[in-house]
Amino acid sequence: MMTPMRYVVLVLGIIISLHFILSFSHEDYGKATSFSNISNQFKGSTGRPPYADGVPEEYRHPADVASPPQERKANATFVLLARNSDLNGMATSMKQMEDRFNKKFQYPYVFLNEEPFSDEFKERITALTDAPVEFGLISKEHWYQPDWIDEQKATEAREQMVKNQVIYGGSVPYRNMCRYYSGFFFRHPLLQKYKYYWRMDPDVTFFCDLDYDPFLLMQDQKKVYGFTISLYEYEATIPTLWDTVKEFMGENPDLITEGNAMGFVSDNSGQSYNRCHFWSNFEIGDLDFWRGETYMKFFEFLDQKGGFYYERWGDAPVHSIAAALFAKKEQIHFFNEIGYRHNPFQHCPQGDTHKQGKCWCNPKDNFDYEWYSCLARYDKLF
Ligand SMILES: Nc1nc2c(ncn2[C@@H]2O[C@H](COP(=O)(O)OP(=O)(O)OP(=O)(O)O)[C@@H](O)[C@H]2O)c(=O)[nH]1
Ligand SMILES: [Mg+2]
Repeated sequence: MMTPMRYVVLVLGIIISLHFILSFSHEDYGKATSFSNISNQFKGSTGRPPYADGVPEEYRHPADVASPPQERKANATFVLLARNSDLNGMATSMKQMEDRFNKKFQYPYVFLNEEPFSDEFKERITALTDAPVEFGLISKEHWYQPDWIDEQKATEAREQMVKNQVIYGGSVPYRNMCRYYSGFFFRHPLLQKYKYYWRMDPDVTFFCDLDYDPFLLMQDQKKVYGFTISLYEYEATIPTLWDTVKEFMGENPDLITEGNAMGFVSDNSGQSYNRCHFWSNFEIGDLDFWRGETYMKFFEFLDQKGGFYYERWGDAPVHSIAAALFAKKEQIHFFNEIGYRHNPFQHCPQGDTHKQGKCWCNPKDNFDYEWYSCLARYDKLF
């Protein structure tokens, strides 16, 4: 007969042995029960951002051609907003996209403009790819400054910004562009059939071969927004933006997603904006996220305040704040493998990632953890 005390010791002994056997034989079990992890779970974090483990092998197509022609494709397109005068810069960006990625993956392109594209523009652009290319006209209602904007107030604001040397501070077309990318591009008829998009600006550089399909990664992992560079916004362009966001949050607390990325945009749980934003000249995103009821309501709310014209609200802070509030933090993705430059900053992959992509950027020229970058804040979310 065993005494009750002996039972307890025996059972405890079995539990402890099992724990050690499992810790050594099952990595995940070990990770899940380590002390640092248990304490992290209390903070709601794992200590590792999702990109840290790299791209799963099954996504990669190392051969020159996605052979056999890519079995699986996402419903996705490139989006390029451009003037006819942007032709050379767009050709530069697009040729690199073709060489580094798209000649293998064959995603279509949609070019948008508030004026008709010239024949020269269309000919030179379509000559660069075998993939379908469409050219769309933007409706006047979606592009130009609305009638209800007080033009005198807007003019005064622009003049003041010119005096203060705010970049593009005096430009109305630039404001139209920011407002269009904030609230309208995803409603263009040519984009209705697509779910994912990749935005490209003129004169950008892609440094690395991309042997996997970022759209499929977005789709499979239910991501809504992807970036490569993040940084601080100029305060002078958004003096009242955060107050407006706070007003919206106050009126719509139910629209703020649990497990969001508020920590990326605010250091004090939303009291003030730290000015961090994802640099929107590169975006891989889910069009349905913008088209959804929540974002539409948010955009309308911002738009009726007039800040796109009375100030110079950028689509980058608007998209970033929305992604941070309305998506789960895991749904925002850092595309670490995509070496990218839009003057004057670049993301150059480091170490094995640099090698894997055969990147040609200088790894020492990398914005990731420079003082003006916000990537550390993104990392800290996890
Ligand atoms: N159709 C059209 N496209 C525009 C207009 N202004 C800007 N764009 C496009 O909108 C995108 C962003 O404009 P950019 O001039 O690159 O703005 P930015 O990246 O903030 O500034 P840069 O540092 O000069 O590149 C680019 O794709 C431009 O081609 C415009 O008035 N009409
Ligand atoms: Mg640009």
